[in-house]
Amino acid sequence: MTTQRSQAELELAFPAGFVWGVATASYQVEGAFAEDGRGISIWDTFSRKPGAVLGGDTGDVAVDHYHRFREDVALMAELGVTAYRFSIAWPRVQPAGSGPVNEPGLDFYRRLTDCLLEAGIEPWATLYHWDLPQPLEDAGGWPERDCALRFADYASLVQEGLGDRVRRWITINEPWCAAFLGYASGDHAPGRRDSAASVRAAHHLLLGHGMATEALRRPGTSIGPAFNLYAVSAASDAEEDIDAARRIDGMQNRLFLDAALRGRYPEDVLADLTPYGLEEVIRDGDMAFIGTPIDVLGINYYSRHTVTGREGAAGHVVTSPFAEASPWPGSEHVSFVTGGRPVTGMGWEIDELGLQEVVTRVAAEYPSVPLYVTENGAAFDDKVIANGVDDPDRVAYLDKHLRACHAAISSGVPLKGYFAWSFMDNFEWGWGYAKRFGLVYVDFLTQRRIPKTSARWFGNAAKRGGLLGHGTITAQ
Ligand code: IFM
Repeated sequence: MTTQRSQAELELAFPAGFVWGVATASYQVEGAFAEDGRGISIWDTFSRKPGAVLGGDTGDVAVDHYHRFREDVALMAELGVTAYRFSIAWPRVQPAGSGPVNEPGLDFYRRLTDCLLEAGIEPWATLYHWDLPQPLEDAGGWPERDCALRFADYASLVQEGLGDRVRRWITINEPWCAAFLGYASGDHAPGRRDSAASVRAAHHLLLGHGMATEALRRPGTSIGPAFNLYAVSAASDAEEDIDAARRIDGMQNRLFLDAALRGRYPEDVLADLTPYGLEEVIRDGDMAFIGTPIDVLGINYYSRHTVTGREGAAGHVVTSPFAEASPWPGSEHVSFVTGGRPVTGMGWEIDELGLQEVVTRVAAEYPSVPLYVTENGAAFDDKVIANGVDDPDRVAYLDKHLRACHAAISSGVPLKGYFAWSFMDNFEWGWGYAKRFGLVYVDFLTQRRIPKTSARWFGNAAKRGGLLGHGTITAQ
């Protein structure tokens, strides 16, 4: 049954040209970890450490996108999405993280992008979504300046190899996670717990972003980073809570936004990070690189943080199945408390107004740059029933967040597109395969793909270029 609606009933039309995309990342979906000369990444190593990933899961096979990408792209086209944001595995292209290109590895991305272009889907390539070549970690990883230089070389190789078919580039994905979950809390690869090293890593990730931007730049390209930004609220008007909100906003949002869009770190964050040596690691010319003009800013949004700085306040942040609290530098005395909203399967509070707040704030406080929501979505406990997967909670989540985007656009925010995370269920880092974010269900044993109700819902929104009346879920 197809429910026909006239254009007049299209309650919320998005601007023409709005990008309706879906996103994934290499280690989370590709598998084929030892094929065609791919090198070892820090996630291959980390996932093999006992206790690092729930259930001992690894990305060795993941959802086999490496071999099944044609089927996956065909499904994207059938659904109606207009763009696919994927990431390039650095160890496929440059197995040791330096040295010559591994052509068979690059060929995979040539095949993938050709297939996308033939299907009329715009490729958006992310250069770094956390799978650092292990040899670079062995040489010190992101806390070492050389890592940024190696990243710029890798960016040049990718531009040479794929620049004839990819115009949209995201340099680094969520440097906050790569730096602070990777090197401070140890919840992510490489699993180090060294706060000073994590601060150096944050600076070098940003430096790598700036250098890679310059290496990628060609006429007609659009380039930028993707930051995981949060709405942040103080738990009360108490001075300690307001200061806690300042610190978390500083570490989570302004550290990255000010650096990339203003070419400087915020004074208060520099002061918070003095004990960890941020200032000492900055060399002459670094901030000019980091602040190099960008064409787009990717915003990954999932939730709001409500924080307290009062001693003894009960609270925590869940970043891995094993962490009760994950302190990061500059915000050791901060606790995360509930804001009382319903949560997703990750325990993350659902707060679409937070997304509106974040994009509106970025548009108002930073130099004008086109914004894209490069990730937004939710994990829920999906079940296959009679060969289908009905996921009304995810549909409601997407609907609310897209309405928030529409409201922001209507008030003048230059928001140009939205990528649902994720196209399909995949390896959710420390949670292994226990959390499903996909619009498409994947049976991890057979690799069978089953579009969930949300996949059809999102595809229909993309085809119409907008949303129907509030809460409407149309049948196919
Ligand atoms: O799966 C991740 C993704 O790799 C980065 N952003 C958040 C997603 C959900 O946790």
